[in-house]
Amino acid sequence: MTDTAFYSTETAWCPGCGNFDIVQTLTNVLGDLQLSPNQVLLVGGIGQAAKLNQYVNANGFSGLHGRALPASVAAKMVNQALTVIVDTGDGDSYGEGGNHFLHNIRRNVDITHFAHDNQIYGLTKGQTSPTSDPCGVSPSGACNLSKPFKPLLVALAAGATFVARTFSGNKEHMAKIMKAAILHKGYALVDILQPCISFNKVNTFAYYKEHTYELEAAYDAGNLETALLRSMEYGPKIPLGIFYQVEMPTYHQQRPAIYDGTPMIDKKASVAQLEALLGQFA
Ligand SMILES: Cc1ncc(C[n+]2csc(CCOP(=O)(O)OP(=O)(O)O)c2C)c(N)n1
Ligand SMILES: [Mg+2]
Repeated sequence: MTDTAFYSTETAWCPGCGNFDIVQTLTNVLGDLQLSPNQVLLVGGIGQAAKLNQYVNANGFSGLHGRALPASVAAKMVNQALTVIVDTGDGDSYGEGGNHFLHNIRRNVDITHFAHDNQIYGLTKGQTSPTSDPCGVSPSGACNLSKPFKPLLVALAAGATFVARTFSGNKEHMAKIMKAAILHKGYALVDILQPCISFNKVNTFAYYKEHTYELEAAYDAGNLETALLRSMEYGPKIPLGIFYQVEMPTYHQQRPAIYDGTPMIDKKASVAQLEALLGQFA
């Protein structure tokens, strides 16, 4: 593990799980960004990935299954000074949380979403998730009779301002992408390919090592059409990197009357102002 201020405790994950690389890299990145634990809120829903906030020394919130995004957005609304990071699974993000995924992206709230994508429901022992490979491609185990969900393509279509993919087995790449995502002003999605060594015997470390490659150096992350095309590329070759990043007004920036730089929790309630307001309706 790591010795940054964020390191907290032993975990209940299976030895060898890709989540260990994610928590170690994340805690290092938070330290590198000179953040202290009281400035960071980590949010999850339900699942193995969603437990990450319980294993890091920072503010944490565990929501209901599929509800990590609304909880994190609510926290950012009332305290914009917090660095809010969602760490949760592919099922939690794209299945149970699918509707929240679509509509919170559209708001462009300044939060970071790390989706630990092991292509299965890990906590409940390996059922098919939205991102499981199609049946017929995977030789055994969970597979999709439905069309597999393409998180990057959907996020781009919904208007995400930062869309990326990395692989937990490539820590250098993951650290670079995590840093860029946290620093991005607005909603940032990073789909993290994360082997589940217990219940996904197909999408293993070796599998992702063989099938992933990095987007070329000349790739233009400012071009939505190219990003849409490249985000559809998911088969024998899986691209990693920042597919799309643009600066657009965040939710807070679009409401300067409310979000004027002072976090809402630090604003003092004025009884006189409230009485004057209510007086208008008397
Ligand atoms: C509303 C609801 N439906 C189903 C469940 C059961 N359940 C708990 S975790 C989970 C899947 C988690 O999968 P994922 O989000 O991919 O996380 P992982 O465990 O793979 O990291 C399910 C279906 C639940 N707790 N609540
Ligand atoms: Mg999962």
